[in-house]
Amino acid sequence: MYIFRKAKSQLFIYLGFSFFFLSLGTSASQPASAPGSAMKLWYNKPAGKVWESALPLGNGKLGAMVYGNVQTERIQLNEHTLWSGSPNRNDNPLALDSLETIRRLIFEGKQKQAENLANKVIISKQSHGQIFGPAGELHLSFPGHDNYTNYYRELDLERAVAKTSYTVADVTYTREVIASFAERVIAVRLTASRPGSISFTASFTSPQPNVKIQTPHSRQLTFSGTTIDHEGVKGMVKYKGITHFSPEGGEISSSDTSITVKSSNAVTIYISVATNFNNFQDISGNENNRATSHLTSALRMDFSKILKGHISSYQKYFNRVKINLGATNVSEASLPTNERLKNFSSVVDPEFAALYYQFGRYLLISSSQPGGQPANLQGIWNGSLRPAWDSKYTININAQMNYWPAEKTNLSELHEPFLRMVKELAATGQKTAKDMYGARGWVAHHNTDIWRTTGAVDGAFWGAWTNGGGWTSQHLWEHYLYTGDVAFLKSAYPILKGAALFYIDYLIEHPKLGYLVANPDESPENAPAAHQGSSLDAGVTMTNQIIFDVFSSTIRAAELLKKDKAFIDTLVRTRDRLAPMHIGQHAQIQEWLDDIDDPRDNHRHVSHLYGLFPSNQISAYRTPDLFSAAKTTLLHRGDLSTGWSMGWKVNWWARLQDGNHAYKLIQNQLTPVGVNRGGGGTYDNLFDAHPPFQIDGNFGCVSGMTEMLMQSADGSVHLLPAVPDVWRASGSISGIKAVGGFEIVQMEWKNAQLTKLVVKSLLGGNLRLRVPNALKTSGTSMVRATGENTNPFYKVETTPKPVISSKAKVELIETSESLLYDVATRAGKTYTFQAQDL
Ligand code: FUC
Repeated sequence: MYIFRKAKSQLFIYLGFSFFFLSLGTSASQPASAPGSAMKLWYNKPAGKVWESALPLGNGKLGAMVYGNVQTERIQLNEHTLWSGSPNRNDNPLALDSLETIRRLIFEGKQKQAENLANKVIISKQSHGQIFGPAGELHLSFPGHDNYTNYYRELDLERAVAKTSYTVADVTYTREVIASFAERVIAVRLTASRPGSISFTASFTSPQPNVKIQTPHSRQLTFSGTTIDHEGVKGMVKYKGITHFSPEGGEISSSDTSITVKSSNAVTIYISVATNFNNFQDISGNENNRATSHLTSALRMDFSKILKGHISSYQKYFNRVKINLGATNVSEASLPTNERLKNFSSVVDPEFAALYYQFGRYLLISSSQPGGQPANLQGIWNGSLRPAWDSKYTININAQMNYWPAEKTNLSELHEPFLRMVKELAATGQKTAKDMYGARGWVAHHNTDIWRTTGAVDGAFWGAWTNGGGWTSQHLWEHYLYTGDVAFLKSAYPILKGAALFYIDYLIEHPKLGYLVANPDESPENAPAAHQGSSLDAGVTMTNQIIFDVFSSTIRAAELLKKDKAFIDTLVRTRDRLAPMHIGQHAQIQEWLDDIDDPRDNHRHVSHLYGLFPSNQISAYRTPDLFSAAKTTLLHRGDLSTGWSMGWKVNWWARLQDGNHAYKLIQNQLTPVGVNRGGGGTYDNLFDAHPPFQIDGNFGCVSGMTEMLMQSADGSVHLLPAVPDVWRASGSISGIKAVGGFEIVQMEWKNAQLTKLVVKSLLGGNLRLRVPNALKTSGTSMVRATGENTNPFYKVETTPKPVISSKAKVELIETSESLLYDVATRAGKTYTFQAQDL
C-alpha cells in the first residue's frame, strides 16, 4: 500500500511522500530486517552473459567479478598493475614555440584557429594513455547441473563475500568467493550438502593475446604473459597467475590446460596474480616469485581461516559507518536487488538508498587499498581488452570524484593510492611544465595512466586543459584538513607549491580585462556556440576557481609550516589579480569570462560549479548572490545526464540545501540503465552507468548523500543541511567525518530535527555546529556562536567580489533556518548533545 508506482509528475511524488508520512503517523512499518543487517545485494538469477550483473570483489590489488552461473561458473579477474605499455612520457615539446601564437589567437577571438594549431603542437604525438587490462577468466564447469532449483546469489557487504547456492537432484551446492584483504589471493570455496558430490573441470581463458595457459601439475592451472603494446608503447608488464585447487576427498587430475576434480566433498581454490610492476618508472619485479609467495602464504590456511582474517581486515574499514535512513515496507524490502532498483524511482525505499550508500563504501574499500593503484574509471574491474576510455584516469573530474567519499565516510587511509598518484604526477609533470610551457612547478592535463603521463591527449578540444595537477593537488590539502597530519602536510607541501608555481608562470595578463588568466584554457569538454565549436579560451571560471584554491591552500600550508615567506607574498599578490566569478545576463554563474552561456546547454560537465562543490567558494552564508546564481546554472543544466554528472549534481543540490532535488537526482541515478533517455543510470549489480560502466557515479553519489546529512566545508559542521522528505521522519548515521578531525560518532534525527548528537574531537579546537534546532548538553560549555570560527581548519577564504551583469536579475534564495553553536573541545574527548525540547 505504500508503494507509489511510476509517478505522473514530480509534484505527485512529493505529495505522495507527504501522504506516506502523514498516513503512517507513529505506527511506522518495521524494517524488513534490523537496520544494518540488510546489507546484501541479492538475486534469484545468475548473471549469465552480462558482466554488469556479475558481483564485484576486490582487495585493492586483485579484482574479481563473480557471475554465479550454475553450469559454468565464471570468475573474471583483474590485477591492479596489469596495464598495457611500459614507462613512457607523452609530452609534445612543440608547444613552447607556438604558445605565444596560440595565446594571441585566443585573445583575438580566433579560437578555432588556436585549436587547430594546438592539435598539432600541444596534443601528444605519442601515447594518449595506456589501458588497464583484464587478466582473464576462470571457468568451472559442473557436469549435470543443467536442471537446478532454489537458485540464490548474493554479495554480503558486511563480510565482503559473494555466495551462490542452488539445488540439483536434492543436493544443495554452495560457492563462496572472497578477494582476501589479509592474504593477497582470491579464494573460492565449493561445498555441497552431500559428501562426494563436487565434480567439475576448471579452465582459464584470457583476452590477452600473448597469454600462455599451463598446468604445471595436477593441482595448478597457471597463466602468464606480457601485456599488449599500445599506441607505439611496448607492452612490458609481465604477469603470472596461479590457480591452486585443494580438494577434500575425491580425485584430481589435469590435462594440458584444464584441471578436473571428481567426487570431492569440498574444494578450496586459491588464485594468486602478480606482475613485475614496482612503480611507474620501474618494472623490474619478479611476477613469478610474487605470485608464488602470495599463494604459498595463503596455502598455509584453510578457507575458514582465510575467511576469518579477511572479514576482520575488511570490517576494520566497513564497520566504521552505519546509516539508517528509515524503514522500507516489508514487501518492497524483500525483493531482489534488481527489482528494487527497478522500483526505486517510484517507491519509498530508504533501506535501498542506505544499501547503495554502503555499496559505494564497499567499492572504495575493494578497489583502493594502501600501496595499490588508485581506483580507475572502473575501479579495479574490467573484463575487456579495449575498455571505454582505456579504463584509465580522467582527471578533469572522474578520478577526483572517486575519492570524494574517502575522507568524509571515514576511509581516509584509502585515499593513499590517489594521493601517491598526485605525488608521482608532480614528478612527471615537472618536465611537462618546462618543456611544453616553459614553466616551473608541474602540470598535468586531463588524463593520466599507470605511467603517470602528464601530456595532453585525445585532441585539443578535451586535452588542452592544464588543471589536472592543480585540481588533484587539492586532495592533499583536503587530506590534511580532515586528519591534521602535519608530517603528511610537510611531505605534500612541495607538491602544492609546485602546482602553484606552475600557475605563477603560466598565467598571463588578459589584454582587455587586465586579469591574470590561464591561456590556453578550457571549461572541460564544453564549447560555447560563440567560439565556432571550439572549447579553447582564456581564464574560464573553473580554472580561476581551481587556481584560487591552489594558491590559498599553498599559502596556508606555507604559513603553517613557517616556510617561503616571499613566495607567500607572490601568491597573495597574484591571487588578487585572478578573475572573479561573473554572474551573467541569465542570472547564472558564467562558465566563461564572456557572458556567452546558453541557458539551454545541458552539457554533462558543469565545471563552473566547482566553486560550489567540491570547493567552498560559493556559499549560502558568505556569497548569497553567487549561491543563487549557482542554483540558476544548475536548473539550466537540467537533471538527467551521464551517471557521474548526476552524482556530482547530488552534491550540488546538497550544498544548495535542497534535499528533495538532491534526492530526485539519486532517483535518476538509481534507475536501471536504458530507462533515462540519453542519460546514465545503474546496472543490476549497482555499478553506475555513464553508460557504459564508470565507477565515479557510485562514489559521487555516496559523497552527495553524505553532504545531504552533514557538510563541513563552510566554517562549521553543518548537520542535516539537506534532508529530503523521504528521509525526514527518522534516521541516524554514525562514523562519518568532518574537517578538523571531528567524528560524528552518532547522529539521530526525527522530522529532520536533530534529536541526538555525539561528536568525538580527535584534534581538539572549536567545534562550531550549525544545526536545524536548539540543542542542550550537560557538562560541556556550549555557546551560541557569532563571528569567525576560531578553529583554523575551518578558516574560509574570501573570494573576490563577483562581477554582476547589469542584465542579471538575481533572486536570492532563502537558506533553511539554523542555529550556530560553539563548543570548545579537547583532543580525544567525546561530546554529547540532545534536542532542547526533548
Ligand atoms: C570525461 C567525460 C566523459 C567520460 C570520460 C571518461 O571525458 O566527459 O563523459 O566520463 O571522462
